[in-house]
Amino acid sequence: MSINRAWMLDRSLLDTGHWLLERAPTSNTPVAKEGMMPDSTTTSSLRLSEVHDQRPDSSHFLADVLEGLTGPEKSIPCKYLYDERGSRLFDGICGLEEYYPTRTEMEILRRNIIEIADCAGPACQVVEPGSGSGTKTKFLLDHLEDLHSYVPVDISRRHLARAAEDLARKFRKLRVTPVCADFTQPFEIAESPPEHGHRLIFFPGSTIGNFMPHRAGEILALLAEVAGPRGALLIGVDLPKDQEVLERAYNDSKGITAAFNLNLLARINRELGADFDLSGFEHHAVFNSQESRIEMYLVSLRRQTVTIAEEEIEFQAGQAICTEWSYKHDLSVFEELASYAGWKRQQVWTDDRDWFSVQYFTHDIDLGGLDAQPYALKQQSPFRPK
Ligand code: AVI
Repeated sequence: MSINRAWMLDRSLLDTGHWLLERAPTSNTPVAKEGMMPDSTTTSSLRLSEVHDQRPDSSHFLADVLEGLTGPEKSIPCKYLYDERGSRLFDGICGLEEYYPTRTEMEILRRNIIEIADCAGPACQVVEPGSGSGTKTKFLLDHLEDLHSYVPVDISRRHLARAAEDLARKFRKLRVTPVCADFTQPFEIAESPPEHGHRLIFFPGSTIGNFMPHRAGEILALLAEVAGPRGALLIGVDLPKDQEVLERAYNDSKGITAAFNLNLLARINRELGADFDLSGFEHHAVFNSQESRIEMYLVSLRRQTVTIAEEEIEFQAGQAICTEWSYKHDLSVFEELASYAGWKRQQVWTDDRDWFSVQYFTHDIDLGGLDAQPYALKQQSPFRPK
């Protein structure tokens, strides 16, 4: 039975236990303590601007959850996996041996940084959707010539402020100008890149794979507009590979991915007053080779009813909530997808096993281009939904 069609699982397919929740996160999960600054020195000596708050709309949680759980195929948008605890658990996932994307992408950056910096050229204004204060960002910024400024963009004001300050402390001469916005919607950057430089969008981690292809195309088109004239994109894209390797990466033996997935239900209980019994659901991730994506589910272990905002939601035993898709795009498919968003691929770097890729794109679109369809995929794109 194909899970993506029926959205129900045979109980016998489930062999991961909910005990995993108690085991995660463990001491090897890097935990950022809330409210803690990187050190005690003041921020006045840093070249750090106030957060430019574009007030991203985050009020749809309840509506999205109810809509997703009351349809015939239950799902919840994956963006809700990332509350404070979810983000910490995701950091834990990135450190796992089985989760190859983080270390493989870092290895590609390390091996090819001279060529990457050459492509980028001098005086870049680096814009990072989904701000990272992590190793990859620091490593890239450290190697770019005559760096102009760094613009982290994140929907979570708290996370953004912390990440921006961390960066500003490490790069004392660098101007850091954080923007609080949802990068999947149009957003603005107040400061222009320098005349002799350009904007470089840095989008690592294969986050683009968490969007359906047509939506990924729209986001790439939006990022082309943000990049502006002579803009460039440096993006991490996970590649198709052996099913076993993929499924191991999303069903890790320490149970951190399971805890990350189940945390979504805990968040719904906490923030929306629901009564999910977490021991009644189990994490499951499978590779759908036809669609070339990992599909992550929470599977009901028994027949049960859950109440959310006075709405009663029935679950059959084996019925699954889809919580994430993670596409593994072939190099040529991704090139085509990006081309409908106006990007032209210049370079690709991969690891020895071709598990992951870092790709460099440029574009020549004037603002308002893309056949006068801002933020939309071109009409003729095969990735548009039917
Ligand atoms: C953020 N994103 C690219 C991760 C992925 O691999 O799709 C999220 C993730 N989900 C489970 N493990 C990691």
